[in-house]
Amino acid sequence: MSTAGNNLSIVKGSTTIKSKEDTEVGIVWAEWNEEVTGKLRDGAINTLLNHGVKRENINIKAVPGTFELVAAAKWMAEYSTVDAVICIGVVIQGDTRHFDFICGPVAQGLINLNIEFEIPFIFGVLTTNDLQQAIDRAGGKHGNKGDEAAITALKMIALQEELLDEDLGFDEDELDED
Ligand code: RBF
Repeated sequence: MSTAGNNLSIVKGSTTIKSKEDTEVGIVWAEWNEEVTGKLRDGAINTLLNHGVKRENINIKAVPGTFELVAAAKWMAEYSTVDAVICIGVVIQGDTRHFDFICGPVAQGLINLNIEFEIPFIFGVLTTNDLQQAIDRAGGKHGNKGDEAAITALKMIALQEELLDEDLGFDEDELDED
């Protein structure tokens, strides 16, 4: 979770983010806590647009809750041509144990997708103690995690393209010989 002095909307590290003209990005967002997730979603969309992604190349789909993000992200990767999938949700620590049941498994589910597919899946899920902390990170005093998720998606797409362009000439047959 971000702390004071760590604004989620400020790009960290290398600030030059190159996105190709035809970059396609998927956004799956959870409608649970929509007053917050809607702001995360819009932050992600605006950040992508500000970095040159065309509106028609942003595929946005809603799911009921954070739990459903993994399945929707997987389907988007399988059935469309997106270069990355941004997954947006908010899970608030409450009186039930739902927080424990959702956060870790969804993070693990997205890690599994990152391993299974050749595109990045971005964890744009706020996990907070209360609603105010979520509001503060959805366009409030700590910035917008949707912005951060969009920047992360573009950086990962650029990294993958860079590595592919370098074409290190890795030959799997050589490994077999050892
Ligand atoms: N979904 C969220 O995205 N964030 C939540 O904080 C959240 N809390 C939930 C609490 C309870 C008690 C239940 C039953 C569901 C909650 N969900 C939440 C919805 C969940 O992600 C999923 O959509 C439903 O459990 C249906 O699979």
